[in-house]
Parts: sequence; structure tokens; C-alpha cells
Amino acid sequence: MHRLQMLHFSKAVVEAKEKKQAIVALESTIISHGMPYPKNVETALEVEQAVRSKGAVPATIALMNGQIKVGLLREEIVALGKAGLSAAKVSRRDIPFILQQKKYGATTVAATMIIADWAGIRIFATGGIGGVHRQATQTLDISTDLQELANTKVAVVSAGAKAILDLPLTLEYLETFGIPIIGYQTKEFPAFYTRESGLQVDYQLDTPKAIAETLTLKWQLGLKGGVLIANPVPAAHACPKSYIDDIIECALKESIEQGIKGKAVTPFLLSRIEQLSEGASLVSNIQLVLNNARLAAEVAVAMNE
Ligand code: PSU
Ligand code: MN
Repeated sequence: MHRLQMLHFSKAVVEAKEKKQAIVALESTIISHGMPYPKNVETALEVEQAVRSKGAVPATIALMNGQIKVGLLREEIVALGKAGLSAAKVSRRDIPFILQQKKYGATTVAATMIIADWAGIRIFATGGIGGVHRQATQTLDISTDLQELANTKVAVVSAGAKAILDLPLTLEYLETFGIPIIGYQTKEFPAFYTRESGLQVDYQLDTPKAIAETLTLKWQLGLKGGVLIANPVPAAHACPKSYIDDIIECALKESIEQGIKGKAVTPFLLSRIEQLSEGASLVSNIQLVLNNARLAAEVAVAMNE
């Protein structure tokens, strides 16, 4: 069977394809591993609504019962949110295993990009991509998300990269692999919970139209790979920088003491930061995802024009 026959599109996504409407891909690891239940479900549904509010159709991607789902029903989002950490966190390497085992698989940025590409969806919204971890020189912990951006033809709207990472090394890695970073209405690379990082993006673009035209040119030229669209968290919902930096340091120290490794690192840190900030980081995280969903929808609509 060809892989395209293995994609299970929701009715809403099939209709959107038939009508040639703009579609935005959404990931599911953020639901199962990125936020606690029931906020994760509420947020996932609001993110879909945010995409619709800007005239595009959302397609949340996940693996369920041996199927590759492009577009989830409300009940499916609820089930994945309830499954939480018991769902598999699926990156590139995991896709065939979780399909064969017919388990719930929540797709990371990397896996969602792969499936979005198969489905012909070019724009994808997440919270913050994975990147080069601090201590990577010893642990070699570098998210597969970066390799996927280097290779797969999908643009990812993200509030920069997660502040738990080594952001200067993440930018070096992106540069090495020729992955462009567009700052939306900013010259500064945003740091997930905050708008500022002290680091610069390659290009500031100020309109969804300019972004759409640039993406179209990149791909018309046959330049492989994706683009990172860095969209800062709305100022009203950003965390104070020194406050959140101290909390991140504390959570990182605990992760080392407890020997947290591999794909457990990011979920552990996000949840510890949420506890230590008494929920403040979760508010920022939710708001930045909604903001990314709106921009992704605007870019997807502009690409359709
Ligand atoms: N954005 C969020 N929360 C998340 C993620 C993104 O606001 O939990 C997820 C994405 O699925 C991303 C993953 O691919 O974190 C990164 O995991 P790792 O560092 O293990 O590659
Ligand atoms: Mn990792």
C-alpha cells in the first residue's frame, strides 16, 4: 500500500482539501506530554478554534489504533489528553513501531512535520520547537526537530525555541543546516516564555503575506527543508525574564540530579517549571500556542491567495 493510502483524514480536512481551503497542521505531543489534563484538552480545542477564526482549517495529527490521523475529532483529542504520558511520544524513529503496536502515539514537531508533508500541508503551528539542550556537549541531546526542519518541506510557527535549551547553540545548529529563521515583527529570537533572548533572527518579516511569498519562493526554487517562523509570546502573557530564568535553572538542576534522560527530559522540565512557577509558565505556554495558531492560519491563507 502507498503511504498516502495510510493517511486517515477527518471529514473536516477532506472537505477543506476538496474546497482548496488553507489548512494548518497541529501537533499532539504538546497535548499528551506538554500540558496537564484537563488544560491540555481545553487548549487543544481552543487552538483549533484559533485556526478557524483566521479562516483556515485545523488538522491535529496523531497515531491512533494503527492509523495515521490527519485531523482529530473532539473525542479523539479528549482521549489523547486523558492518556497523557501513557501515550507514546512519537518522533521520526517511532512512527512504524507505534503503528504496528496500534498504540496511541502523540506526534512531536518532527513526526508532525513528516506526516503534514505526506498530507501536503505546508504550515504547522506548535508552542516551541525542540533544540540543542544545555550540556549537549556532554549529553549529545539535540532534538530531532532540528534535523526535520533541515529536511522536510514544512514551515513551523513557534515562539522561538524553548528557554530550557541552549539557545545560542540551537541557532548555530539551524545555521549549519541552512534552516532560515523568520522573526515575525521582531529582530530578536524569542525564548518561549519571554519575548527576548538577546539573540538575533536572520530576517524580520512584518506581514503574513511577506512570509507566504518567501516560503513559496524557497520551495519553487526546490530548496529542501523547512523554515522556522519565530513568533514572540504576546507581551501581556510573557513571564518576567529573571523570574523564569531562575526557575528554569532550578528545574534543570533537578533533572540532572534525578538522571532524567532522552525523550523524558523536555516533558519533565516543562512540568517542573509549571509547578515551580505556580502555573504562570502554563499560562504563557497556552497563550503563545494560540498566538502561533493564529499566525500560522494567516500565513496559510496568504499562501492560498
Ligand atoms: N511546544 C510546547 N510544548 C511541547 C512541545 C512543543 O509548547 O511539549 C513538544 C513538541 O512536540 C516538540 C517536543 O517536538 O516538545 C520536543 O521534544 P524533544 O526536546 O524531546 O525533542
Ligand atoms: Mn532530546
